[in-house]
Amino acid sequence: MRDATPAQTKTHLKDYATVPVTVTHVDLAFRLDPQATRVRATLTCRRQGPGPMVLDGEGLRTLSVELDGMRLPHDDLIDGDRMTIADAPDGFVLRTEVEIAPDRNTALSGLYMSNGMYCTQCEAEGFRRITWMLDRPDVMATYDVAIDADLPVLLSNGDEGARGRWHDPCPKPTYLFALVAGNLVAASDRFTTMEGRDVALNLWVRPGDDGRTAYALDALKRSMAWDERVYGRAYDLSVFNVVAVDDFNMGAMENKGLNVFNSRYVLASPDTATDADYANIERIVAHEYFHNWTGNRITCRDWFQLCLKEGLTVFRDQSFMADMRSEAVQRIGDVLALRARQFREDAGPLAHPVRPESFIEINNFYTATIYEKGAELIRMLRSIVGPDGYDLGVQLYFERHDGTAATIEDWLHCFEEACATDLSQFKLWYSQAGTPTVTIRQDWADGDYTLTLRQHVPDTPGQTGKSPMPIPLAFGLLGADGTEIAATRLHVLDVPEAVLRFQTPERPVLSMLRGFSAPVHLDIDLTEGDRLTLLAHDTDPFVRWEAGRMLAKDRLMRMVRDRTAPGAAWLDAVHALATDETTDPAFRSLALGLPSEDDLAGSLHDAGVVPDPAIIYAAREDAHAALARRLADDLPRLRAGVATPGPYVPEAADAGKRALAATLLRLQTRLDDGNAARGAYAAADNMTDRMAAFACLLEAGDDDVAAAFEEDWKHDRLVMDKWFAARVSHAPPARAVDVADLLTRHPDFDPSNPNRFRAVIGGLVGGNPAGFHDASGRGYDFVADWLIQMDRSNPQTAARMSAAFETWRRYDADRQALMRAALGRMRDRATSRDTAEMVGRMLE
Ligand code: B3K
Ligand code: ZN
Repeated sequence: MRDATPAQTKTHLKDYATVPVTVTHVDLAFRLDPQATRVRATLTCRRQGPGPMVLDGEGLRTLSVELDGMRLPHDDLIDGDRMTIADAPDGFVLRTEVEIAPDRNTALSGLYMSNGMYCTQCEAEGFRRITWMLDRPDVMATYDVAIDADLPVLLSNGDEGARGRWHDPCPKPTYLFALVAGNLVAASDRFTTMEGRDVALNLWVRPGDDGRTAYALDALKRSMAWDERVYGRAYDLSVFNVVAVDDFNMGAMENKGLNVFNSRYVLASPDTATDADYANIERIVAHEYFHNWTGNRITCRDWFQLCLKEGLTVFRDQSFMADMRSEAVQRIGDVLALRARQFREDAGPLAHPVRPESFIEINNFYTATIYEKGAELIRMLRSIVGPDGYDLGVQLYFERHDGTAATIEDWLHCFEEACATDLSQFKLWYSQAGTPTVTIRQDWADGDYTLTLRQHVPDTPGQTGKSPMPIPLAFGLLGADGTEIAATRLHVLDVPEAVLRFQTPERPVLSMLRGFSAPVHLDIDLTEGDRLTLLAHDTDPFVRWEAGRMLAKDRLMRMVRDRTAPGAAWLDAVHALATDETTDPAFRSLALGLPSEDDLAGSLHDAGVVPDPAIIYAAREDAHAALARRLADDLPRLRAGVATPGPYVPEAADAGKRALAATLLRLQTRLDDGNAARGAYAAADNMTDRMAAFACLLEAGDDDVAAAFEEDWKHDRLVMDKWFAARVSHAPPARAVDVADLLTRHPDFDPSNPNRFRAVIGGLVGGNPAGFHDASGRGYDFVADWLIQMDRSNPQTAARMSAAFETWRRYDADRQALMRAALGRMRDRATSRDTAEMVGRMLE
């Protein structure tokens, strides 16, 4: 039965029009109360063209509306979520008073409560849940905010005057507004900008969490220094506040001068956070800080331009991380994430261009395509115009568009002008969805080496017959003995087919797509011998890793198809790399990692084989077991070689050693039933090592360890999120749904907390694919039931997680029918337009 039919109205890029009346200053007075918060908004308005002023408001109890001091009959002006002021004068003041109930706001959008603390999330369209306003990014205003509440800490954007009185001099759109009020304590530091501004840095946390702030504060200072050094951009207010909140729909939010973070991406101590947590904190702190220039000072004209701030800011955070840690390891990690999320998205019903042309619910477009592919576009642009050209273009962008709401065209024009180049073909990357395939065929005869390069951009929902795009291909050539005979060069493939010719006395080994220079699939005629040469010798770490990964993938695909054994050549090559103690441990750990189950399912599907998740799981198990046996004699020595004695330091070098140690321990566990892991668990003096051993023990079927871990950490919500997720991810697939179901009955399972919900439901979908895809369909039903329930309280989180079903077309007829049935149920029971749009697109 349909409970309600959420409105499915589309917004189109082509319909963009500026507002006839804009708002230049916003004065907000809050009287906070959980059930009845009063918000008085005084908007300074100015006409800039003909037409009525149409304000946005959602779920507000409107108490009064006044125009230049004259009371208006607000019931007559309001129609659902809109209020229309028909005959507004040229300049006027609009004052409204509304009442809202933050403690009933379970959507975590607008003003809501988390553990007694008031908090806001306005991007993309949450401000309208606080008060009437032109809730769109091209309306930029200065703000004065007064907060009245009986709470020790009252924060908003900008600089504080009297207590709870904030002034933000930088014009900003509504989505960057923030308010926080609660019982919080600050860890503080200072930073002096290159312009000589003394900035107070405060990281606000709940009392008790103050011992976990040092790393984020340090990452913030390093981000500020990096943006000055690399982009010449300094911070512009006298205070930078960051708040940690437990209930948050995403990672963090870049509100001007008042960043709000999901506490898992800001709080860390060696005892409670893993190396991966530290790296995420460093990256996300940097990302939100970098938004101050790329997003806040220059914002987006409309939400179709979202990649203008997100793609660029992701590219900036990736570059920062490459500088802070290992460039090679960072790049391989970026590519792994891109392929796992964005290539998957691009290959299914949710595929969309980096700049979409329409949407129903904008929150559904905070996707891997906008973020990660958006970042790849910036990276390609930089390689096409070169690093100096990139600097010129980006500086022109900052100068020309500072203080405005800009478009992709504005961005590209800066590069066309600064680099005297034509980017009209490059712009196709923004409008054509789908991952291109580049096919490479080699020919060598009598010293003539010919490379034939072809590109194909696949059809995607609503888009067929695409044009060739400029694809920057970085490549080099090796001799048969592995020495480099041609250093890296760049060819921009901008036609359907091109032929390159070289003179080489012997048939070379092609090292293609160095540094993963373009977000494409490569169909390349390398032999197993070529791949072994690249894995052993290439100068480009990405290609080296990729060669190993392709070998592993070929092997695993054969194991799945033909039920064969892993094969000695591959095992020998991995053995050689794993035991080469001169190679960076982080790289060795990555090279030992097998392609994920989901990656294999996608590749099998592309190769015309219907993937069976249970068989994929079994093949990976067999491959791991074979690797363990091949390395059996070396494991104890290799583990000892990457020990990190002394106190835990969250730095890349040690993290790389711990990552390799964890990979080796996992192999060891297959040989000794968990003996070594039990020792490692008992000896662990940090959460990275403890979680690594815990995962091994769960996989070895040691049930006692789960209870022991819980007993030790039940007081700590962030650590318990790991416990919930690990128990589901590392359960045997046949039991995974039962384990997840049991965990949803645990007294500490609170579905209203997105982190906890994602730990269990997301732990099944992402962490235990063979369990989720159980042939009975129980996994699909379990997830669909929870998403239907979640949709009623928190549509954004439910809609985002519904992408669990986006790959349904890959599978066999039975699984397809079961997944479609689950989606159909979600469509019929969806109460939000968020989830209705997502399942509708998946079923189209
Ligand atoms: N800009 C926010 C994301 C907002 C998501 C709204 N549904 C975080 C970020 O990208 O930095
Ligand atoms: Zn961002």
